[in-house]
Amino acid sequence: MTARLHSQSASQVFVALGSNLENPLSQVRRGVMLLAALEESHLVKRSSLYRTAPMGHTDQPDFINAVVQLETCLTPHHLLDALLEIEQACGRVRTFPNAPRILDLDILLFENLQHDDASLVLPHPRMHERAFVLQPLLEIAADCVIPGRGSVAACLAACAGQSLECIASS
Ligand code: PH2
Ligand code: MG
Ligand code: MG
Repeated sequence: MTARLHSQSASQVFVALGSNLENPLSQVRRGVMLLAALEESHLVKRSSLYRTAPMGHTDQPDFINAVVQLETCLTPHHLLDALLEIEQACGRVRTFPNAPRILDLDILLFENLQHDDASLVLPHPRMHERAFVLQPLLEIAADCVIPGRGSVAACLAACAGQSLECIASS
């Protein structure tokens, strides 16, 4: 089976990266490098790297987070498979939800698609309430709108109090 979306132009996609194990800064930089080498895809923009306080399960190390913009000819599910392969290649082991991880790669937005099945929900269902996603996204896509949620800028304004610090370029 081919991974191409036949006779369609490339899709604009935003992917979030996160790591809080085994030198998270290098893990996220490696993740960006592997995304830049993804089949049928092109890396358009990358955000800075941010140190962020853990959300959800809070008793774990701080994260390094970033967001990249890709242009891809992969379908959403082929892209998802490719991201899971990269996570595995980087040594990710899944234990419990929101557990510490070597590398997490999440599709945030795939064009303006709204989609919900057992393996993939678009837009990412929690992105609008997470400053660690919204701040780097705003940095590379100032006018971005989350279908069904509103502008990234407005969502971020509603996340006051979530701690994050821009620490380096990716
Ligand atoms: N990812 C989670 C849960 N909590 N917190 C921060 N700061 N950064 C993350 O990437 C993160 C999280 C689940 O994917
Ligand atoms: Mg995640
Ligand atoms: Mg994930």
